[in-house]
Amino acid sequence: MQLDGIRIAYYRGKRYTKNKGVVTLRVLLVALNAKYVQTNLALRYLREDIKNEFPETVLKEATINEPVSRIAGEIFEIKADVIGFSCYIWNLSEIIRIIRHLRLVLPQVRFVLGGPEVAFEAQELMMRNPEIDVVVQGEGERTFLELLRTWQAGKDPQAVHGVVWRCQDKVISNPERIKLMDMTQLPNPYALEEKLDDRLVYVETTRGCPFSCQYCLSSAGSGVRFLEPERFRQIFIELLSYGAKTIKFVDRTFNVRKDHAFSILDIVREEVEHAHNPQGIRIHCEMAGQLFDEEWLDYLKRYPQGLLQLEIGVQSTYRPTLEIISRSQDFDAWQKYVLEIQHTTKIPLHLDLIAGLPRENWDNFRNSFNDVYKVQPNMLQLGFLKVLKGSGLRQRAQEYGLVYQPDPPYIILKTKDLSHLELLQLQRMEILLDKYYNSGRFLRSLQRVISLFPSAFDFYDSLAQFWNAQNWFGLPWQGKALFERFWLFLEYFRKINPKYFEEEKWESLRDALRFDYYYWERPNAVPDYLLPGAKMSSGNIEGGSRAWDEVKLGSLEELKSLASEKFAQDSKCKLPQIESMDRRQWSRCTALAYFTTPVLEDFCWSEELEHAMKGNKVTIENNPVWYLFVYQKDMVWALPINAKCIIHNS
Ligand code: B12
Ligand code: SF4
Repeated sequence: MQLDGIRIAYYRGKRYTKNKGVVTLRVLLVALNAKYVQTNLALRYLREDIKNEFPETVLKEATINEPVSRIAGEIFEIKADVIGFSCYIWNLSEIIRIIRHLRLVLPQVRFVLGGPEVAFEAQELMMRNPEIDVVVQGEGERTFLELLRTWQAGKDPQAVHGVVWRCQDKVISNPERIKLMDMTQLPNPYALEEKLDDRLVYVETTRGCPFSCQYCLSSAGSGVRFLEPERFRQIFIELLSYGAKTIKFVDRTFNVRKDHAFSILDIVREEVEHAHNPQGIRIHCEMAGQLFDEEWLDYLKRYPQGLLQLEIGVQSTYRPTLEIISRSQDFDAWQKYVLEIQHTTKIPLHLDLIAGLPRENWDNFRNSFNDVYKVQPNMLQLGFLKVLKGSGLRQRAQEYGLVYQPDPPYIILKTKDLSHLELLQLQRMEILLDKYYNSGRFLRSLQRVISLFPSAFDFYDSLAQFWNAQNWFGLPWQGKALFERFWLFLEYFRKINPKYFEEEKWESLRDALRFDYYYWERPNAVPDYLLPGAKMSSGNIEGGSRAWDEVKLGSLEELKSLASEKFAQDSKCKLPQIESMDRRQWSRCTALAYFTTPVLEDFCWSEELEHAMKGNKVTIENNPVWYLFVYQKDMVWALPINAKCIIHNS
């Protein structure tokens, strides 16, 4: 639990909270984040908005994984008069449990709920939970301040727009607040100094979205409002001075207006350049693919490498589905920009898909998946439809046969077009997609094995069936164990499809997996199943760690200079200090391995470049080939070394 820096004053057990001589309400704002690294932006706005009039406002952040009773105890000890909770799909159940617990020991306190998860169906929520005093609907800044002023004046909130409140036994819904906040009038949410170096920090430069996707809450609002870029600069400078490294723009469609987006990105670039410690700063934006054009491409090509990361929602490529969900986009038309961004910039790309949308059956989803997979984004996020309160799809759920969990997060269970069984299978495939594709650890082996299947989707389908039959789901497999499970699947697949696996193909698969194994981290030993096949290992040359022994006998200096030469060929590489490594450093930072097949048809110099530089082919002259792996912090190089050279050198 974190408690921010505002003074809580006690005098011999009694509280005194004064503002210009008047005792003001003490306000506690509570956020339950999904994970520790996350932060709550909404409450930082609210705190700054009210703190002039209610100076003893305190912000507490916890996570949904902490015990509810402990959080409740800590809240109790703050002795607040008003406690506001920020409610999202991931935390409402826990918040209700906390309030039910606290109501028994804090009968006088006012509990206020705000946030997207209570913005709709608030009256029903209050009827079901008599412990809640008020729900604030929609944007909170102005409404919450007015509510507090009303209570401070000892009145009921009948004149406050945008609240649902309890008046004795009745729940009253006041008129909604029509006029939305002008963004330039919003306070700086990060005005109070805090330590943010290990947190995920959210910033906002627009509110609203021009689109109206029917599964999304942003479709419920209208129009887009913009923060003045220079105002953003002040906030951003402050964030950097608090050590923030990972900063996510919560703007629904960051590229909604090109000039605004360029100004904000320019400011980010300029301020990061001046930052005290610019290393590792990364910003993340969600953009609409259909708004890209040549000017954007040009801009992104010139943007500093490593600073920006992009997320683009595809969701589906099936037209009838896109029509129903009001997402007028043509993936075929704009994927060229995505491919271009991948090939010509170092910007990591995340593409999103949603399973369980109306009209999309197994085959249609298979196509959507394969369309997106072909682009080879750095991350393919396969999400499942959440039928959100307040969304268009929730209102039309019956029409499309959408059956979803009755409790948050309202995940789709079945539709007219996808059965529950199919959705369960897609969930399993998503787990494996994450472990194998999104981890980036199995790039070469996946490429090889998928080529044996009709499509990527079919591969993940088979893999998930195999895992399920082995009862492997539910166990926390990681690292080496994932390699082993991959191999077991390959062996099984070979058994049932021997025609695909003549010896050469099999060795090439093994090589690819072994290459991925080396690429992942420096192995002390390579498991037996990854060593080159019996035929090869009985010959003169052996693979795996044994190869290293052979070369160690030769001239290390020669190998070093060979490696340096290789590095020097690529001007984009920041060279590791190969030449000056002593024998210990060298053996800690390098590994040498032998491959019997051309492992890398498209070779890239570094892991970081791996995805982005797909087009940057390096021809490997001689096969079989030795690779020298050089391991540096966050970076692994694989240098093809001509086998003849090595044998000669040793
Ligand atoms: C950051 C974020 C996350 C983070 C979570 C951060 C955290 N703190 O834990 C992560 C990435 C984990 C996440 C995940 C998900 N998210 Co999300 N996420 C957001 C995002 C982009 C920003 C939220 C934000 O800070 N907004 C800016 C603030 C200022 O706006 P606000 O939150 O609306 O707050 C205002 C009012 O609501 C109100 N208010 C808020 N709290 C309070 C409290 C009080 C007392 C008062 C008076 C007022 C008030 O006042 C605020 C200021 O005006 C929003 C989209 C968006 N741009 O808002 C989606 C959003 C919140 N996410 C959403 C969803 C659906 C998800 C996922 C389920 C998506 C998925 N994977 O399928 C997951 C669930 C995670 C889980 N573990 O289950 C939905 C939420 C629907 C809901 N009913 O809660 C949103 C709205 C996206 C959408 N367009 O539909 N998300
Ligand atoms: S999904 Fe994205 S583009 Fe569509 S309405 Fe929501 S925020 Fe806007």
